[in-house]
Amino acid sequence: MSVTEQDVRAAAPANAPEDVLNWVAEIAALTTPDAIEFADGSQEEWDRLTSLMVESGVFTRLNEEKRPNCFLARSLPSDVARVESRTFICSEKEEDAGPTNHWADPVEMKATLKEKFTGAMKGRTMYVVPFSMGPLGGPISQLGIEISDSPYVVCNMRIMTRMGQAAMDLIAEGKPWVPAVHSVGVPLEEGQEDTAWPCNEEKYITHFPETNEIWSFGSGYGGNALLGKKCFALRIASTMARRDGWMAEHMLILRLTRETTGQQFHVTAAFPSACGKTNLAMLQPTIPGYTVETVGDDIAWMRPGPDGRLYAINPEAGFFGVAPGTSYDTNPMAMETMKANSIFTNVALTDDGDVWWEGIDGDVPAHLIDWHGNDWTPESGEKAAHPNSRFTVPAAQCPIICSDWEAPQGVAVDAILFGGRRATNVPLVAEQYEPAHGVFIGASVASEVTAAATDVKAGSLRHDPFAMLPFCGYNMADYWGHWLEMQDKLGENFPKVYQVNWFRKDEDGNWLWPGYGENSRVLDWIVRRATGEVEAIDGVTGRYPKFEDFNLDGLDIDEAHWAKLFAIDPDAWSAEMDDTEEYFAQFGDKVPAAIREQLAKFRERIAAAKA
Ligand code: OXD
Ligand code: MN
Repeated sequence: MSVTEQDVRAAAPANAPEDVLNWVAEIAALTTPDAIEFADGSQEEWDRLTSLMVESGVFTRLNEEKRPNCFLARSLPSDVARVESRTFICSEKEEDAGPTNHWADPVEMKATLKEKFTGAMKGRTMYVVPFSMGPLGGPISQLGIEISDSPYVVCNMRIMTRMGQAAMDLIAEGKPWVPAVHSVGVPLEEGQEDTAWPCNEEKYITHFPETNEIWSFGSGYGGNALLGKKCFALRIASTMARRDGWMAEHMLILRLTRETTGQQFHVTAAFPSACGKTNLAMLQPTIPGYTVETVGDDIAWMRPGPDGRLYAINPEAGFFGVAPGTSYDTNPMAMETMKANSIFTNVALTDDGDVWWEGIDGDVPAHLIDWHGNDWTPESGEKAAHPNSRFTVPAAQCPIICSDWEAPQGVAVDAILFGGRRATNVPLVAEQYEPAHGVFIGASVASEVTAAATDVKAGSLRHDPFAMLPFCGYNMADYWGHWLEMQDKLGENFPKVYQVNWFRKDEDGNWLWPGYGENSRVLDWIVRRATGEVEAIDGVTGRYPKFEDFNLDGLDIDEAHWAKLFAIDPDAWSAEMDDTEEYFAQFGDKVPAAIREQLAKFRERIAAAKA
């Protein structure tokens, strides 16, 4: 017997409003689950669902002494990352999705989804998950309800969002909420056994920006299934933000405090997926004089505050970070954060019930169970953890979480960084010439592709404007226009933009910059620019530090090495601008005049460098 409207009403908390009940009943009638539960976010619920998943084989409980209350899940090899080719923006007009999104007609997509979701939850429990993105009740926060047939999703949402009764209480007060429907797309016939990672070969990750709806079918993984994250907090939120005069960005947020004066600076930074945002967010400065605190590692929602400055909140409550490469060496704070109450997905399992991945501290174990669930030895020749394997951890457990990370009004942003993985061309740091140049810097971000999406060739260079390519819910060129408008509105108060690149290599393929904690030196220069303590030198891509101003104490970087970090090959940059111009051309007339002007100015600077 599938769930009836009466069952919905019986399962719902007493204060669930009529519009919620009607919507849930409608989805239940469509998807015909066997049972329904409203998630309350309690510890009892977490304990029950995690135990249920241990029994059903979805979760492996990790060693209670080493990683209390931690679990490992292994997905199917066909469901290990976001699927950009199956991600759709269903705006009424195709041009509003723009050439960088996959567009689908909303009416046609609704018809397809109706067919896909019909009976999709048969044999499963439907979970109704109310959640808040951002501190509960905060002026920048937003509410949503995810319906999902995956207990794995419910437990991840409990870490990644403020999930449960407290969010429902706000919805019951009449606050607006975003409906999000998710199914793994594997109905179970009577007596049919479930598998440890149900998912459908056919996937649809769909967004309806005009009605603020999200429908996701066929995947149980990360950004495809935890709908508060990429689907809501970036794709839908970016369209809301444009309508309402704020910004939803793929950015970390950190606080830098100068120990001598107590002055605080807040920096946000956009990098394409899996380019070290979590590492930068939790940076341990190698130079004296600064304390870093983490506000967020992936998404920033920013709004003008009463004083005319730009204020940012982290809409998430957890970190969904890439595991490989994370160690006490590269990111000790992340390692400390994941000591308990965490979910690991597609990492390897040690013989003593702990987790392991490539790049973690210590010797490579002689034996592991790899992410496929098979025996693994160093001779296996395969990676034991999937390159996009993840940890889901509560942000509050981060030892350097900022005391204001849940401040409802957010933190005032002083500087915005754009970066990518660039082995060549892009200098260590460059400051914008003027606000529109800052937007040009964001618009021309390109990066070597990582493993965060399944369907993009890793290693190739791709344009990823503002690191938002897979996440902008509307036409990318209109988004640049929105940035220019926000800059106009805030004037002098709009934070200065910097382009950074930690990944430059020399002609022999050696890294030119040590990265990680040493990136504090770049932040130090940016702070000293903000306070007016240092000057910058005009260059082709922007304004650079003077060698003598930049803190290189204790690093083996002489002037010749420094020159390589900032070397500009005018021919290479000419070629890069040709490529950028070609990239912009796909947006036609929508490219703002100010951005075309910046391209022309860039070419003039190249010409001057050649002369
Ligand atoms: C992420 C991503 O998972 O950007 O954060 O892909
Ligand atoms: Mn991300």
